[in-house]
Amino acid sequence: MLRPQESRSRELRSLNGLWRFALDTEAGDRPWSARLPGRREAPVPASYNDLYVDAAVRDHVGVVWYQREVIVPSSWADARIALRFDAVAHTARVYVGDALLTEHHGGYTPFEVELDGVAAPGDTVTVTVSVDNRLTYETIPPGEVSVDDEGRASQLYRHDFFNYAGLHRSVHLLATPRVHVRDITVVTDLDDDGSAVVRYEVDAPGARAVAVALRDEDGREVAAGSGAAGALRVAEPRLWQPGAAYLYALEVRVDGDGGDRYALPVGIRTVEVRGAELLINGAPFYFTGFGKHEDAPFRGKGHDDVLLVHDFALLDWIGANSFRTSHYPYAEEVLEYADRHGVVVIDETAAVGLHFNMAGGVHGGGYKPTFSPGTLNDATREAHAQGIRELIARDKNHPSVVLWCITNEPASAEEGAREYFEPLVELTRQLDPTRPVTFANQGDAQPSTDRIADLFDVICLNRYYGWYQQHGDLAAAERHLERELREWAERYGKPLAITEYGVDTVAGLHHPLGTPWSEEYQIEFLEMYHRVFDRIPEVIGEQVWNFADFQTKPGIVRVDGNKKGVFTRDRRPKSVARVLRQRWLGLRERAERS
Ligand code: BDP
Repeated sequence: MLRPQESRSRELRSLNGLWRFALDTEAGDRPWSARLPGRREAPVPASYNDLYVDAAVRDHVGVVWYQREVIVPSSWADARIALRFDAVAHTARVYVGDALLTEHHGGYTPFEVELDGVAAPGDTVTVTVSVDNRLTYETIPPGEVSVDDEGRASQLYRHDFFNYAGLHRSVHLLATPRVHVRDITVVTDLDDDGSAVVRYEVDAPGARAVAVALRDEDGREVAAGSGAAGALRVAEPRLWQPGAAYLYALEVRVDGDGGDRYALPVGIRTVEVRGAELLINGAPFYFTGFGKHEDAPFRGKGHDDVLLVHDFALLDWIGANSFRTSHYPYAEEVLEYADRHGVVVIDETAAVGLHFNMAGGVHGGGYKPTFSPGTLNDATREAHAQGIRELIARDKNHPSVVLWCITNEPASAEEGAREYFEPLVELTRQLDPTRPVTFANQGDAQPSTDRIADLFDVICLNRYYGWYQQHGDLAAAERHLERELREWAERYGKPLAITEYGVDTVAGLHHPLGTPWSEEYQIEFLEMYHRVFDRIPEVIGEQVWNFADFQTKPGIVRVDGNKKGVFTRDRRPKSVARVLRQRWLGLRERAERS
């Protein structure tokens, strides 16, 4: 699915800003048919939870309503006019006037709805959106809603981050020609003679003719072709490299109905797993960086360009070359920025919390089978499959994305795991045969008990020896970690990436003996992990949990959120940041020299 853009044939109007807002309990029947009651307004993009000083909003379970007027420009005659929502968490229903136009499930991927028949150029229409934050066994991520004797709903979910909700990303009104470029797929390859092939496919129903031109960053045409699919040869390509991005533009022109133009950024690069290595452009790549979150004070998960630019500045400062979009697809702005700045991305679906019995079920309730008709079942898997389809449809053309991560910490040692995941791995490979596939394994599933690791190309491991186990005893933790990593390496012979390792650390808390929660412990913990990684050749990367402190759900035992950040929630570095910086800048320098 293409990201909307302006071109000589396309127009775009932002619908960001303040919308009217009401909880379902306040909105009455058929809220779309009248002005929402009350005076509350909610900014878009943002989560609604932390805006007001009101626990009823913050902890609301169920539907809320957003509403505003939209003017359709009279100059848009004959165009195809649509509304585009970049992300609504988690289920959206969009009404224009009295008409329910669409429903979308999944809080982190975009959707469009055409306004044919409900709004014409020159009209002013009321757009009302219902936003449902409930997580069930039919949603990804999954959860359970229960209602108590007084009729109060409560939401259980098995991931620790707060279930923020709302219109989290931009909303646009857009116009394209009726015959337009609906989708483009680009795959790049390198030949032995040093030239590159850019294969493209354009989906433009009804087009009389399709022409493409590939331009370099100076706007010079380096290759051209015609037809809805083809291969362009670039004799002396500038490659997209980690840390040294280079982007061509594939300009697509279609004829018919006035014609349409779309320009897609293209990075020429290859990704491949060979033996226990992941190769980018044929060279082994070692990941340094973080698992992140889209999370900030007041905004919750609302996208914010200020935070985007600042976070990437911090990634660069600390010497990180990559991050994982834990635990859901991030805003498209983030991926485009990564493309332009040469940052490597492990792109993850929203399938988190698919483990009912972790650490004896601390995330909710006693023992329950994770995979069963009454828990995660065929309906869950279909929602998961749809999440994978929408992720790949959205992100397939980003050179920064080198690995699809289809789930975080599922119960991969439990009965039913293989039956649940095997079709999803197949689906991912079928949708994108060019990128390796992974999942982030949780420590309950060890090399000998995990039921799915062999299905994947890279084994990502989230490990907490020295925190959740051997708490405070780094010597014992070191032995456990090394023993386990060696076992994975021997048994599978695949690349191992450590996609989580970290400890809760209170910024400013110091202790001469480096006890847990102190800044000293965070340093000693990471240094220990790094010693182990450096001894095991199959380890192809380290991503610390987490980039920054983040907000967690009510009821979990955390002091004002998860404090495993290397930066605080307002992006101040803890002492460990300088330790990481020294290591990663050193690794970066070594990589540049080789
Ligand atoms: C892992 C999860 C991550 C948590 C982290 C933690 O993947 O989302 O935040 O542990 O407990 O289980 O800090």
